[in-house]
Amino acid sequence: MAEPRTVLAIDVGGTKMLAALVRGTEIVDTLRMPTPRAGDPGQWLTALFGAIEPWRGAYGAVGAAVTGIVDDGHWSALNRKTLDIPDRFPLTETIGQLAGVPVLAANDAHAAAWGEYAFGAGSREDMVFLTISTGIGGGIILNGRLLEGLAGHFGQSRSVEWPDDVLEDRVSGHWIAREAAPHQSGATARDVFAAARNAEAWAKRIVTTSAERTALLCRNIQLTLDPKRIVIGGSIGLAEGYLAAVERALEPVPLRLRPSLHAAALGENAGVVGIADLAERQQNLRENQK
Ligand code: BMX
Repeated sequence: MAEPRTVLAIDVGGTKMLAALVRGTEIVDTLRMPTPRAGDPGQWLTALFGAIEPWRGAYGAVGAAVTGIVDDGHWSALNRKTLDIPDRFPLTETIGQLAGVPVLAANDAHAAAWGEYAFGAGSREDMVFLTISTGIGGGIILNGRLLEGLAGHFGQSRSVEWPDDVLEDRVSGHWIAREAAPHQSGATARDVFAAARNAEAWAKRIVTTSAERTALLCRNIQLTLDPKRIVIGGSIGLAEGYLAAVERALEPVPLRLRPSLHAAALGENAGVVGIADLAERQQNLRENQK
């Protein structure tokens, strides 16, 4: 079998950007920076490529996993509170100009779902991946195929209870920080988890409420797709105590209906590992067609 090529994988989330040089599943080098809140995506990507300039020449393809929807190489937000991306930003074209090699782009949670399916907690079984992070993203893999387009965007689902909000605005990192404001000014989601570990009642209540809503989402996913596993990742999903709180909320559910939950095994690297593999596969396909 041919040696895997080195792929530059980038993961642009609502809070941080991660760049990695990936060979197969091996992460050779990484660089992390906060996702800027000012400027436009062209400026964010230029800043990222400036920081990884020393890697130039070390990679033969780029995989870009981004928060938001990628449609025909164009990038748009579904929820501008997660990241304010202008409509149909030319993502693959911009990265192609910065990198000078072929580019594949996909939604961040779709890429992470593929990473976990192929190399992590998915064990190559039918699975749903959920990232509970700045927003809530997801990916669905059935019969070895990653569903594309809007599939898995569970954070955008709505309920009659909050007709003006999407689910992620009542569960994810943004919501947790907003709920904490009256109790601890300027608290981040990370501070809320620290306070919950210190047995602060207000913080425990926020974490439990978020976990209960995630548990309800998992129940509904189970009844819709009946996956073998639901793999949970993201900075909130993997925060200490969160998955256990989701499991506790599922205890009353009859066993036959209860989802099988697993922590993402690749942690914050799921997106870069997944998109690197997808980019590598696409390059191999192109070369075989020549
Ligand atoms: C939002 C949406 C999804 C994304 C998810 C997790 C935007 C900008 N993003 O639901 O596409 O997968 O957040 O993103 O509309 P993260 O930034 O929290 O990792």
